[in-house]
Amino acid sequence: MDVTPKPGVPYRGMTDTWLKKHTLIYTGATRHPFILAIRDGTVDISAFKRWLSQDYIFVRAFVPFVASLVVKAWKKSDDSHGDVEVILSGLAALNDEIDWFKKQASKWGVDLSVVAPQKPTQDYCRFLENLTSPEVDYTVGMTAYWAIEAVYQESFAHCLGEGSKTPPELEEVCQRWGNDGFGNYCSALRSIADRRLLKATDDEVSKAEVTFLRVLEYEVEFWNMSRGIPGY
Ligand code: HMH
Repeated sequence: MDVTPKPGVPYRGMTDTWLKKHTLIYTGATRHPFILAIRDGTVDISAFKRWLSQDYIFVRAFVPFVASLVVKAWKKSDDSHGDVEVILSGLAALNDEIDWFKKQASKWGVDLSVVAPQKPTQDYCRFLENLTSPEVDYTVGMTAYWAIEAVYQESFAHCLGEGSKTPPELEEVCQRWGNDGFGNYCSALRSIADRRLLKATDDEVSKAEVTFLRVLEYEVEFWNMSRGIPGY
């Protein structure tokens, strides 16, 4: 694909190119039937509880991954852009998020201490753990971080958008990721990824693209599991 900047045409970055190229799978992850069911008010409460308890496991595994990005950002001698602060604020938000999950679990009568990870959760957590390795390039890691957050932001924002019939008791959940502040945070992550991708080697760019696609696949599997597709 020709991504050579053209005079007069603003360069929107590699992530823009990928979102256009992989629209179908991106839409599959952000407009999944599980999300559409929340939005139209037909979501099965047992599916919602399954999502809640599995996502708690995911978020716990997300912490070391984000922490590894703090380390990688810090090691880059060119950190004049404040990447460390951006990522660190994400890590701080995860601290609140873990408390938030505990509160939600008690509200919904879910006992988090007995929840076992299902296969898609295990697979996704292992993927995160692999990305935590020092061998994985900062650019690739940041691409994954942006994609992971962006899927939740777009999905839950859709549940709050015009014409949505999201049940009032789920609004707070959708607000957690669907709010504009989180949207801005995702834009900040995206800018970091785009800035890095601009300077990356072809090999790093293709690794980052594959990682982006894998995130989308894991997200779809996670929604499938939450929805309770037979076999999970
Ligand atoms: C599965 N993807 C999954 N869980 C989350 N909490 C996020 C993304 C966003 O943090």
